Amino acid sequence: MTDNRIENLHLYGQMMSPFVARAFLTAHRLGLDLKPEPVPGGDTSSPEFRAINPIGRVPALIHGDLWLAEGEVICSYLRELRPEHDADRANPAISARGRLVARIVDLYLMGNYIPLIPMRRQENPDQDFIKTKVDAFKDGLSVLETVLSPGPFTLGASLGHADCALGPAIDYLSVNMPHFGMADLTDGHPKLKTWWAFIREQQPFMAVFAEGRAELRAYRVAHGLPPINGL
Ligand SMILES: N[C@@H](CCC(=O)N[C@@H](CS)C(=O)NCC(=O)O)C(=O)O
Repeated sequence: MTDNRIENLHLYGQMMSPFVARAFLTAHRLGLDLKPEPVPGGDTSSPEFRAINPIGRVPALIHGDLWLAEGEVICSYLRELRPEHDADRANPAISARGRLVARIVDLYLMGNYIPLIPMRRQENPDQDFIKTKVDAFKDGLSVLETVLSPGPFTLGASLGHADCALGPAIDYLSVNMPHFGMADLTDGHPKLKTWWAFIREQQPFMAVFAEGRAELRAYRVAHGLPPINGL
């Protein structure tokens, strides 16, 4: 029987965004084939994209006449659409911990990295500011380490939301944080290290990371930007 709740879903953005990759991996986990589509108008600032998502950031989701933005909100919606495919729901503690991991990623990892992005282009960036953000980022990693299970997945024996939120962020940040003195994010975090060595070899994670890295490289070439950490 066709599930009419999942027809006409459109996800916009590129896999090089860890927020887009999270939505794609969540859809995949729920048995949905929801490949990200290019942003209408070719750019997040285009009027065509702003008409879809006034926030002007990817990912954006369209489902019929509903528009949604923000990666975690989009994932929540997809999970509401497919509750019977969401293994996390069998255990309220796992379900809550999955959301906690996503929140740690958004607030304490990405939330401390994003303000560092402009620093990369400055000739004499504010070193005190950088240190404050990098220290807070390191605190986020330490908190994360206390939440992770021994594995093989983030929270135990099965793939869950935590893996979909954390995987793309760790891949993206592994490319970007060396610039700020963190060569390997997993150093000093044995559970994160073991989990990362495992998940990066699993499909569809491996393919998603390869696609995101290829897009990032192409983006930097197209915009005349120097390679970053080999990309
Ligand atoms: N808080 C948003 C962040 C999304 C975000 O920052 N997306 C970036 C790509 S990683 C973006 O759209 N940047 C384009 C722009 O700002 O114009 C979320 O959780 O989805």
